[in-house]
Amino acid sequence: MERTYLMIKPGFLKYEKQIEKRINEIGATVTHKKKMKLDDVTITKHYAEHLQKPFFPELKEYMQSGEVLAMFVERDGENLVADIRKIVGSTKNPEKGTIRHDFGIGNITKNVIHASDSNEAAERELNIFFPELMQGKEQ
Ligand code: FUP
Repeated sequence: MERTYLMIKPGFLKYEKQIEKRINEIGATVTHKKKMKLDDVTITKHYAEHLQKPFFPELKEYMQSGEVLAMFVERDGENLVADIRKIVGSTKNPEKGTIRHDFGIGNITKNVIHASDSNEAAERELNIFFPELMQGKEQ
């Protein structure tokens, strides 16, 4: 079983059902989810690689502007991370038919959803958001 981390961003939780449907369409399942507001510690851990970027203050303010929906996603087989990134769409120019295009508002910061970009990132992020499920499960 492969696993990855997704997070619906503030303002887009109204698309939860439609987003989950797209996840299911590629054979993956949202096995756990939780709605939460991101505190400073969580934001800093999650976006550790972006702390020094010029866009970080804006990103942080936006990510704390409302609730997010953290999602633990699993699927049998291979390439879950890549297949999820495909249906999510690219950061800068998401194509028609992707989640970021179809539910988005054409804003690079308010881009609907986060998805881990590698298996290593998925493990790291699942440990941040679902530590209670990861005890002793680290790869
Ligand atoms: P992604 O992996 O597609 O979420 O994109 P990145 O890891 O490159 O960026 C992380 C987050 O920073 C994105 F969700 C959006 C935000 N971002 C900006 O707000 N401005 C930028 O210029 C680039 C990224």
